[in-house]
Amino acid sequence: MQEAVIMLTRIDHIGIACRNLDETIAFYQRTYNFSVFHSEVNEEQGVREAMIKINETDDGHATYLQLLEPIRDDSPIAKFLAKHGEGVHHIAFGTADVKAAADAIAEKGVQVLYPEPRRGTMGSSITFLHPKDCGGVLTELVQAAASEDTH
Ligand code: CMX
Ligand code: CO
Repeated sequence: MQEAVIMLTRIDHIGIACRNLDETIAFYQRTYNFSVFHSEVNEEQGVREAMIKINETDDGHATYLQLLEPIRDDSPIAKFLAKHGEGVHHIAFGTADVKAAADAIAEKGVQVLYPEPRRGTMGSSITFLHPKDCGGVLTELVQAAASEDTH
């Protein structure tokens, strides 16, 4: 049987855990002149977040920094901050088909945290791969919403 080709076509974002979103945005603004492209609250993920757009990518989307502040003590970001402090929390690869990519990766023995993708930033569909199966790197897969405006 021929192996499925998994198309991950960009770094969609790097997720950064912080305790204070406004102070972290201010750091990126004053240090690099970066500005916030989009912000939202994702209740299910337990975060307030801000996306800083870094560059557009060959596949018609973009690469971002995702700054994440917890809104609940039992959320993944709150747990991570308590254990590791502030810093890089995950990397996210972009794909045109998150479900197909996740299914193909699961076949390789990597634990997919959401077999059915959930709602991510800007209406995207997301899932995560367990860090214990990925060399200690929490890895997200992202399929951008059809209407994502990267301009
Ligand atoms: N990177 C690397 N390792 C991590 C990690 C991370 N971000 N988060 C947890 N771990 C490690 C822990 O250090 C721990 O390792 P040890 O067993 O060696 O101590 C192990 O994974 C278990 O960690 P835990 O603190 O007990 O946490 P849980 O098992 O309850 O949860 C995880 C871990 C990955 C399942 C959970 O964080 C999760 O479901 N993440 C996906 C959702 C998410 O992160 N949402 C926020 C971002 C939303 C977005 O990007 O839009
Ligand atoms: Co993310």
